[in-house]
Amino acid sequence: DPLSDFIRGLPKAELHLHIEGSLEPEQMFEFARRNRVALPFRTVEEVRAAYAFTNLQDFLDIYYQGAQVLRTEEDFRDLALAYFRRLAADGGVHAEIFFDPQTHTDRGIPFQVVADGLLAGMAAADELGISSRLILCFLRHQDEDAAFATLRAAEPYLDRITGVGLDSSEVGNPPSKFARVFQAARQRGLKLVAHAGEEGPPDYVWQALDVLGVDRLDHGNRALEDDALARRLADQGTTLTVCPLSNLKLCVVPSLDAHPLGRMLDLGLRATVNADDPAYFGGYLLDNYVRVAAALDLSRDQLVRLARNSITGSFLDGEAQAPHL
Ligand code: ES4
Ligand code: ZN
Repeated sequence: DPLSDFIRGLPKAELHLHIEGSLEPEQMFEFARRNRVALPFRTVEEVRAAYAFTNLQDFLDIYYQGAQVLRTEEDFRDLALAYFRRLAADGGVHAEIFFDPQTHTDRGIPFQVVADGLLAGMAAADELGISSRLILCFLRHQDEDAAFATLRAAEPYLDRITGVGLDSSEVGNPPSKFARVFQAARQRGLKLVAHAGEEGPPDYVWQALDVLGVDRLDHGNRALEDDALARRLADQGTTLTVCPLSNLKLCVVPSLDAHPLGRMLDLGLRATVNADDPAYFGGYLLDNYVRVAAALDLSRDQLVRLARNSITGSFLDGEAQAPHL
């Protein structure tokens, strides 16, 4: 198909991808079997049938349950490598992947097992010509102390971790709750990102900018409800990591033709397209581009702009970006 061939041919970076959200049902069964973890499902079809969500929390409950099959360094390496192979097939050249250490350390999996496994997958991806970076996310439904403990656990790895992010249940857990831990992360030279404006109000996007001082904003959909906020994002050139199929599956938008991505581009916002949790939301990077492009009738120029935004919005330095621009 010409649209999908055109998009596949554009060098693209994925900037919003939870590696635990790339766990396919088949892989969930494989890891469950080899680790002797019991699952509440008997077949892949049963798992997929459970992926009918009406909001973010519905999804998170099942996503944290799925992550329980991940136990060994090899699991994390295999998970990451399967994702990078898929990215390469989609014409991806670079990925900045989120991981949720608290989901694992809370059930007794050491931070080092998770980090060493993911870093091994990233080293293997390098051999495929895919560059990557790691972003540690704090779970915002947990408290500030838990986030600080996670930053301390990460201390020996901070030379291999590019930044910190903020994910999980947004409403009721504003960015301001993590002001001090983000300040500490900044002092350690880390880049800062945060999920904001997915389900949460425009005020949470203001806080991500003014209280946390993020370098990039994850989602940002609801920023469009506030004209001054949209102007601020456009004026300061903040990159937004937008996730069309995620928004559809979590009922953030009623349909893809109602997705705000086209309006974001018209407003001069630096939007990018990303998969978020592809195994749960029904599509990897290329599917997200193709489906939203078809629904919004995006032009070739707009698609080129989205792909370029993903490279320029990445945390690669100028020299590493150049071959993709
Ligand atoms: C997430 Cl879509 C989304 N939103 C917030 N937190 C998350 N963790 C994994 N996927
Ligand atoms: Zn996300």
